[in-house]
Amino acid sequence: MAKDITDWQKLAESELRASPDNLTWQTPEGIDVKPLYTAADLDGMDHLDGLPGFAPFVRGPRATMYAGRPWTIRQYAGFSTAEESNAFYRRNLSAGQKGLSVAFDLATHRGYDSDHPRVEGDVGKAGVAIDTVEDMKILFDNIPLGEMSVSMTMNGAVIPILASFIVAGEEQGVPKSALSGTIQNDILKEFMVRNTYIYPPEPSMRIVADIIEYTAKEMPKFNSISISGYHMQEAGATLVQELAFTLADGREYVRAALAKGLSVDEFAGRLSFFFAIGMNFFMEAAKLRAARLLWSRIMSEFDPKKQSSLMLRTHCQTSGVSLAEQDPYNNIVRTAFEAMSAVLGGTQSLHTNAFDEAIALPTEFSARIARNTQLILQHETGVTSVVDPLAGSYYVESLTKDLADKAWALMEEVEAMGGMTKAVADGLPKRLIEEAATRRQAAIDKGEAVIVGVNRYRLENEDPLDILDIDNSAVRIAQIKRLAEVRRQRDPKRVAAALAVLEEAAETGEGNLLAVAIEAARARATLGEISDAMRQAFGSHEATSSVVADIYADAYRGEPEFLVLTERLAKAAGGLGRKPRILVAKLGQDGHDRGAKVIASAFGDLGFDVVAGPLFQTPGEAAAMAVREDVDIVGVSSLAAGHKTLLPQLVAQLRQAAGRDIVVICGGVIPRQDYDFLKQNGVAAVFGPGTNVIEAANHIVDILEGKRRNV
Ligand code: MLC
Ligand code: 5AD
Repeated sequence: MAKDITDWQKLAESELRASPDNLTWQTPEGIDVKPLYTAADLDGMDHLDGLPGFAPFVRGPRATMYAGRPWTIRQYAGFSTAEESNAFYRRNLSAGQKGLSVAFDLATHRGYDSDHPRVEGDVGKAGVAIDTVEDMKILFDNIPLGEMSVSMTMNGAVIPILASFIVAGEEQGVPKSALSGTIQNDILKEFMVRNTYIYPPEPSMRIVADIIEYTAKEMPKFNSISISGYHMQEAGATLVQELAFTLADGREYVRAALAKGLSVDEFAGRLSFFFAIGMNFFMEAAKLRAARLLWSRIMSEFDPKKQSSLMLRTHCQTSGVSLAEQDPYNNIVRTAFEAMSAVLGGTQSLHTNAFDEAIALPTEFSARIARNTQLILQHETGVTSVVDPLAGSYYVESLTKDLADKAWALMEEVEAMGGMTKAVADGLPKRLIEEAATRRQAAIDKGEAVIVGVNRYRLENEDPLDILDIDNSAVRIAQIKRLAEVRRQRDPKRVAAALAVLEEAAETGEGNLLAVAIEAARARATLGEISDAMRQAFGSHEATSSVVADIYADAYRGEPEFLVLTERLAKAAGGLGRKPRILVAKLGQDGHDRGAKVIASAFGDLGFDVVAGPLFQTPGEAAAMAVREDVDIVGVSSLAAGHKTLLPQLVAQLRQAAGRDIVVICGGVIPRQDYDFLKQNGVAAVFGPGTNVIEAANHIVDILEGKRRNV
């Protein structure tokens, strides 16, 4: 029998013929994961004695957790028209889903009606199109809003959406006080990573606080905010960054609500959270435990009287970015592990991603498998019987503490900068996240981070999947027709008066914006009109885009394929008389810019001259920029399914504007079924998810060389 750890060390050394210290894995969080944890690792930890249901809630916010009531199976969904999404929701609810979660299209997110010229490629694509209360009523037709809890992921256009939801409830006969659910209403992370902001930070924070105030007073069953780390992890954040920035955002919102004159116990119990669950199984479970520990510590600063004010309750979603286009059934397995990890961490509500995530929105079939993953977890695995089953694990408790300590240290940095609004304005969180994303890409490209079916065990031939394809022009026509009908039937004087009151409230800072907007929604003012009334007073937010440098090169320097490529690029530069110049463009309302940022950063390191285009360009604006900047290549990153509308327009505009050949390539979430269409429409190459950056760059140099021979 082993006597102590030194006996183990000796035995391990003889097994390995090397020191077991060599087995320590340094995670992207900078945490050293040792090959063995023992009781000694628990020495001095002060979070071990707590019980579930009691602060600091490490072991869970409820005393009985899933033994008393399982987590809510809450699948995020929405596409096309309100009719189609409503039918989809009802089928899902009858098949075992427990709560609703609405995905809106990007036009709606950014405060545009479906007939706005800037959103031609976005209507109905990545979510459901909502223009007025009439759409909202159809969305929840035959779904009793007094019984069903509804989450709505909305941040930019949060005022018109929440107002329309309240009015839809009213007209269903459900008073607002009986509505239960959650509104995302988390603008800080939009400025950092998700990009569906409309107004500048300061008025945006007022909107958040007004909603917290209104729901605290009028809607006791409604969660006023879903403070989200999910999108940070999707954008590349490490788990420590996700934890720290999310909780720091939370602290900032509490301060904003207190500044409105609310007392902490009036609203704190209805703050909720949202985290991503990626593939690092034990660490993700530990992250949720650490999050509860830290939130309770943060909230104690505000001296609440109610225990519930110290409690972190959260929704989780399995990680989209961990899923692959290649060999896509592997994604079912990945999602199942992630879901198990979320549950072992004690989530209150969960979305499991569909296996076709990296290609398109879920089909009926992929949505069923995703839902059943949770139903199997709840009914077949026995995990619901015991509260916090990982407690006491030497490893998981150590991770809980390490994550908490590291996240706290990062939060202290944010505090030293004056809080999260200031840190966001300074760009620190965004920069750190982009650096982590670029490092991760280099690790994947080099094969250090293994992804089965992508950079290891890749299939020679892939069978195409059946995917959901939305006829965006049909949705747009249907929406425009309904909008026209609403405009025809409403009382224009009542609309104008309500909008004037809203604009006044925005202008003067007096009154509650949500309270005022409800009357506008009742009068059938559209989402675009309500957004514009506030835009008059607040202005719009224009982001400045910056790109991190030297991260990709530092990870790769000295590798043969890196050297070969940089030499090729140097030669191409010699031929052109300057570095090959590429515009990395984002078109339409698609704000998912992780891919664009990583490409811009890595390509810059490789020897391209990179022009990072702004978000939300129309094809015409991107073409004009390409000509103005005299680029050789336009690379479009598309993640919101607008490619079939927007890319042909870009190619046509470029031909007209440039009078010379500018190569157009694109990458992102693009189904293989669409490759031929794009190529026929002048796109020289399409790079799907999982493309190795070095290979993509080589491909582009091939094209450039071919082009030079042609000239
Ligand atoms: C729970 N309850 C219990 C219990 N467990 N009662 C007794 N015993 C137990 N063991 C009670 C709770 O107190 C509560 O009542 C009720 O049951 C519901 O439980 P809950 O835990 O509050 O669950 P839920 O209603 O599902 O709320 C979960 C939440 C909420 C608090 C995390 O904010 C939520 O649903 N969030 C979802 C957010 C979401 O879907 N986001 C999608 C983002 S997608 P009471 O009365 O106390 O309320 C996205 C992608 C993108 O963002 O970018 O587009
Ligand atoms: N339907 C279902 N899931 C969606 N997601 C985004 N939009 C939708 C939608 N309309 C999910 C994907 C994505 C994450 C941000 O949310 O999993 O990665």
